[in-house]
Amino acid sequence: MLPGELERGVCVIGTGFIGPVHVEALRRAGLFVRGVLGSSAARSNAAAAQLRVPMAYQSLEEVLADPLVFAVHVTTPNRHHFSAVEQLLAAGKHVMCEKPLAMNSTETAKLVELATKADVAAGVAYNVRYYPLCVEAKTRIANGELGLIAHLHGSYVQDWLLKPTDFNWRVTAEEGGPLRAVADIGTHWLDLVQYITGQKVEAVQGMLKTIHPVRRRPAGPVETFSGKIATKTSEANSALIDVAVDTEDCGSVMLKFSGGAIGSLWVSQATAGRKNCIRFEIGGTGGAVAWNSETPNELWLGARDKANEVLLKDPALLSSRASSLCSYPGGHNEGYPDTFKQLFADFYGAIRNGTYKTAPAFPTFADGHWELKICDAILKSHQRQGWETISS
Ligand code: SOE
Repeated sequence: MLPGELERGVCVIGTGFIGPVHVEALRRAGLFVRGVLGSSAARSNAAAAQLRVPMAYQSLEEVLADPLVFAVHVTTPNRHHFSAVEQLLAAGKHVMCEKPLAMNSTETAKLVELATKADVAAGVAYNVRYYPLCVEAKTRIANGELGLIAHLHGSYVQDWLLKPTDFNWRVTAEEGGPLRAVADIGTHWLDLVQYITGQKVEAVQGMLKTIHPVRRRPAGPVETFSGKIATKTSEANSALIDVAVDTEDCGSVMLKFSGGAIGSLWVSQATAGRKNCIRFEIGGTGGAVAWNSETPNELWLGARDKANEVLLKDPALLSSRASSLCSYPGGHNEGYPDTFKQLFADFYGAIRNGTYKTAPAFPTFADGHWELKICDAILKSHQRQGWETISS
């Protein structure tokens, strides 16, 4: 008998890059992680041993049938999201699914319908909302400190897919969906700025580019952000296989928002030196605000009639909601892993309080579905080189 083998808890499906991030954050949020399920028995066993969880599930069926699993996190490749979530909802499990919620808005519409019918919590891991200073920006805009929000721009850029020998399941539409950079990281930015401004995207005009129409992949599976592909030896090169790429490496999206603001998003997974950089700058009639995930504990506040300010994350200086997302005092930085801890604290707090249907503070399946509607519109606007509107 392993410690915890009879304890009620959470299962994490997916043992690549983000699955262990979820396991760690769940534990820091006070949840018991009962088990993991990988893409094979060997991966389940290895991950369970490495993460010190009692259950190494051998199949989704085993997870579904375990009465001691009350919630499941889905961190598999995108193409598996719909099938897994559909079955988990039917089994009455609470579900936290990684983004994008599914491969397209048809799938996400169905998941919203199923989640609405099921009496469970259903969330999407748009963790960037949980940086305290992003919430502070939201609060100050809601309080009118920036006046009427008129324009905003920003970017989400990385470099882990810069080289033609950088490979990941995301680069083919069959595995990851028809949009890659936009759906994978662009939706983080789109969810974030709509959350901060309170304005929904109404229309888009996208322009997408595939830098490497062919990538060279190794024979076996490749983990996100791995970058461990040996391409320095002829032997390594001979082990590489050419793969046709039908998704975008980068793109630009012009945006119209419901409150009258306009804006633009730049997204790229091929910007050398930008490892995981999210930026926004929001302009109102009374001020401006800017934030950069490379310095997440700083918020820039722009002013016309006085000196600009840089607010350092200090719960004593923040609004109540932003302060509630701080675990440490000023000068003790909070970052990427902390956002997952705070997201899961919200999610499981709502489960504990029974408010996951009436007042969910976490990103819901409806939010995830909305992001896929925007993605579908961006793809269509790129294909026909014209504006596409998005109906609520
Ligand atoms: C890869 O682009 C990735 O892991 C995304 O899938 C995550 O959502 C993002 O947080 C980091 O980069």
